[in-house]
Amino acid sequence: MTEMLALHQEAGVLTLTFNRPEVLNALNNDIIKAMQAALKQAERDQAIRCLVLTGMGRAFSSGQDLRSSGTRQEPRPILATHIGLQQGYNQIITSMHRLEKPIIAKINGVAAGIGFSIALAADIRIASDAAWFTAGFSKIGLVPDGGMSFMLPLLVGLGRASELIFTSDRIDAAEAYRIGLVNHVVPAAELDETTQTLAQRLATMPTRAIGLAKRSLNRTILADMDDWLDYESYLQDIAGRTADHQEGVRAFLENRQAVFKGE
Ligand code: T3D
Repeated sequence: MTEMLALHQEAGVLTLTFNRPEVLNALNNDIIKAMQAALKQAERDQAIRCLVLTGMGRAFSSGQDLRSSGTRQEPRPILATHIGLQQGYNQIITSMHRLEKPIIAKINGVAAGIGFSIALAADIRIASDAAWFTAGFSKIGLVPDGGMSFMLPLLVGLGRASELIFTSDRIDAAEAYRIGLVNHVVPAAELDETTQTLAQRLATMPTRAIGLAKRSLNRTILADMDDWLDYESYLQDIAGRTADHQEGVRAFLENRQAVFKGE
């Protein structure tokens, strides 16, 4: 497996694997483009009847790659973040919600930042007992994006979502299950089999009916999501130009605690 996003199609199930384990599957432009293309392929190809998203190694995804973009440590041009999100992650999240085929997030390890948001955009989440979650954005002076500020309260309630987003505290798989964030938690050794069994079962069901049911279940989400993603991107543009964001990224890259000044 050499691609940064590996595709494997078998028995009606397309599995997409984030494949940069050395950086905990941090997402870069190549992966974003590959994922957009894979989602288009999933929409067009009638032989694909279920999608599985997962990560290679000990992470699902650590979110946006904070090393690949040096400009992050300097003030960014106005609207650069907004446009970047609109052309990148927002299209992925929208395609996931609009795809009239079931999507399972197979969460093998840590899910952070936009990696967490992508897991939230799946229809069903199955976590290994080694998985854990951190919103992560506040640790680098950002706001949630990729629809997290919509989906997290929907799943776990506003109070819990607010705390998880403000603090970026780590929660393990058992806690994620307890608060309704994931559908199932299974021992790490059983994650592949449990997910594959459900995915193959879904892939042999009446795909049109499942797709229409998804459309119905996601009706509110679909009605609001475009506006929501646009608004999150606008807020991220503001947060992305703060001194605290630059300090947060610098601190992460220097492996030290960030010193935020509220600016
Ligand atoms: O501006 C915009 O474009 C808006 C879009 C925003 C989207 C976002 O996703 S923002 C959020 C970005 N993600 C993060 O802030 C999370 C950063 N990572 C972490 O906080 C931690 O790595 C984790 C909590 C995910 C895991 O911690 P831990 O202790 O298990 O692992 P680690 O030692 O921190 O990481 C292992 C390696 O992966 C390490 O590299 P090294 O030292 O072994 O060479 C680390 O630097 C690298 N890594 C982890 N996450 C990222 C990363 N490298 C680049 N980008 C990352 N996101």
